[in-house]
Amino acid sequence: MAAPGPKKSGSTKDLRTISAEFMAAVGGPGEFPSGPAEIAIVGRSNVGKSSLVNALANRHSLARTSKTPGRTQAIILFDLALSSGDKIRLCDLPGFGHAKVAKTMRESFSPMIQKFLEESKELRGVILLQDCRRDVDEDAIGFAEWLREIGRPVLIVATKMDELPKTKRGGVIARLQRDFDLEHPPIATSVRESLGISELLHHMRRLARQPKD
Ligand SMILES: Nc1nc2c(ncn2[C@@H]2O[C@H](COP(=O)(O)OP(=O)(O)OP(=O)(O)O)[C@@H](O)[C@H]2O)c(=O)[nH]1
Ligand SMILES: [Mg+2]
Repeated sequence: MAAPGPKKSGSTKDLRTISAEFMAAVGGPGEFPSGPAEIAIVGRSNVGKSSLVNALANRHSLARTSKTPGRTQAIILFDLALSSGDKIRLCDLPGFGHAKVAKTMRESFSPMIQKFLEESKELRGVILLQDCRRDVDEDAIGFAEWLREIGRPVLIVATKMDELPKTKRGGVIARLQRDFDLEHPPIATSVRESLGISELLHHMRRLARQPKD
């Protein structure tokens, strides 16, 4: 009898990353090596993106070590293998919010990033990070709306939840849900408390399994 393969339907609680590999830093969709379904991750500088990438990858310093100086506009690709057997390519987009001239979040992205978000054939969704202690700005709301308009599912993820007392967390999540006009509450995460990581992986897996359009 063949040995049992990886479990195909792990519960939200159990889902984890069993291996993660830095694949490449690329300049645009044309340079992507072929690979599994893509999920992009994006957020303002200091929102906790690298920390969350590491938590999703189940590694201490994957995101930081692959930071390529001078390639700040690169898309960093990490291929994850989940305990469910699914494979997901996490596409770490350059942080936005640095460009002082950009009037909107979208304008602060290079044309290359816009092109990737609009045209990538393998992209199944975008994770947009929001620091739970900060007010949501119009740019973030506009960016999420634009993603929906171009047919990209968006997962809003609140970071650094451990910074809030437990009694305040529900209210903050409800506010973010209202601000982003979401059907479901955003995903509450903290790398310090390992909060929401499995839940986020579960949502990523769900999106990655969506058929290509
Ligand atoms: N309390 C708390 N701090 C966090 C959490 N995640 C990240 N941080 C802190 O937030 C700061 C920024 O974290 P990074 O993961 O480097 O954020 P980033 O968005 O990648 O930042 P840049 O790449 O520099 O734009 C660091 O001091 C982290 O320790 C969290 O879940 N809880
Ligand atoms: Mg970072």
